[in-house]
Amino acid sequence: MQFPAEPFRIKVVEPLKITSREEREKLIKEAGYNIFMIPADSIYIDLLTDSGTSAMSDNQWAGLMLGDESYAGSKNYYHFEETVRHIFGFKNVIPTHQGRVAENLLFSNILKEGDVVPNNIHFDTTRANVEYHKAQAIDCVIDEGMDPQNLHPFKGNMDIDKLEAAIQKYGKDRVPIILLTVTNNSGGGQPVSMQNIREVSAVAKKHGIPFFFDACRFAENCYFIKEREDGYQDKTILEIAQEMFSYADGCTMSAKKDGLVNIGGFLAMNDDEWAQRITNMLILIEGFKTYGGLAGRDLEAIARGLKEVLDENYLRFRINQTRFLGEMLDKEGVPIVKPVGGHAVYVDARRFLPHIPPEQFPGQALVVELFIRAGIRSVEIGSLMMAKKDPQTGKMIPPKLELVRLAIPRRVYTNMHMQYVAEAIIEIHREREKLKGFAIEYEADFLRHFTARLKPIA
Ligand code: P70
Repeated sequence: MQFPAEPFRIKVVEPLKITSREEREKLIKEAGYNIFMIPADSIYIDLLTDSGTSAMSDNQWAGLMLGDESYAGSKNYYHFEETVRHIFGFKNVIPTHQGRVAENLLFSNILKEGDVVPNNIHFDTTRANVEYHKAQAIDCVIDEGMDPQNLHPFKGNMDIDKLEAAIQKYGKDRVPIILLTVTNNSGGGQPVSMQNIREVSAVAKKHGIPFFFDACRFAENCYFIKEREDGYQDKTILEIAQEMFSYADGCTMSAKKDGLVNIGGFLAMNDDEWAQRITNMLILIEGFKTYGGLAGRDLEAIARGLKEVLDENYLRFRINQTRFLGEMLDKEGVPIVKPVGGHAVYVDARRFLPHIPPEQFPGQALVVELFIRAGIRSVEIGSLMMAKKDPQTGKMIPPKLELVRLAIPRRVYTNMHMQYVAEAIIEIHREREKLKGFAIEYEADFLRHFTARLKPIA
């Protein structure tokens, strides 16, 4: 068997509603052609995100019953703290209700106007949080990482020369932190190699700059290291994770991804002074330091999820389910980002719909068609989500890539669901000339993709 079958069986089922094409046409029109505005129970297969959409295990559900909802010192916090320390190795563990709060707390404490934060590629919430603090988010991923056809095994790697050049250009005093996102979501869910992690760490140490991971999908990154990097084949995922984090000073984490839970996150770091300042801020906005905006039962589910995600049989299935979907599309000539990443397949909308220019959002055209035709929800990661505005002319500067992401929730859909998704996209690909672009009717000042309203261009 080329791809491993599901290493779990189904104990509880959640029925899915099947809508008609007419119903879907009406729904998407009412939603202003914004897929975020569609009620989730009208979606057949929801590939909007792998974040907060995991199916929890029987072990995690059992853990919920052991929730200790004490305001201070819940036993679940101690279990959570011990688990995070064991895997990530950082001394201070600060719970938050999701990843972007961890980012916000960190940046509020260390960024000042004019600072610069390098990353392989900042995810949109990270970039928005950096920019909100009037600092500049800069992407230093290797050139191969921006080429959807390049088969480099670690396309999430940081370009060490670009990183050094940025530190030279702005001066190390304006670079209060170096980030590395594993896996690199905005570049296609691509992994970072251990070798590259060591190199980034060495640059950070040389300049005395703290180095943090954006660790959302750390276990998936570790699986790729085991699969692809010399010297790691006989190591466990836990050992790889421990080595990886040993090179850093801390991390932000959205447990909604590799924590295998529906809500939760944390900040972890070695520096006591930063941790103290951040904890004080946490108490102001999230809650006491032993719950950080979460219930005791949530902390228990995260502690259990973080252990389960290290299971190699689970990860083998996970990474290969994503690859299975990608390969079905690739075989039929649908342009995708290659190699296939960890949590999602990214369709290259620029090559899929060359007749729709970036200003007319080719990715969004595909997202809308996929919903109308098959009830599948995907998300645009292109000009709608990522374009910048030229401050002088007000004209849109499109990002390098126009992608549509098919993010796969963990342990939720079967390989047969993946086959359905592939067939729908292949069908659209055969009739792709019929698709038309979109124009924006309403947009917010930042993170506009969440609330924008669009209209089809006649
Ligand atoms: C996703 C979600 C969240 C995220 C991330 C990285 C690398 C931090 C965060 C923030 C967000 C999303 C995007 C489109 C549709 C729905 C949701 N990524 N760093 O799906 O974490 O969400 O917990 O605040 O990927 O990629 P949090």
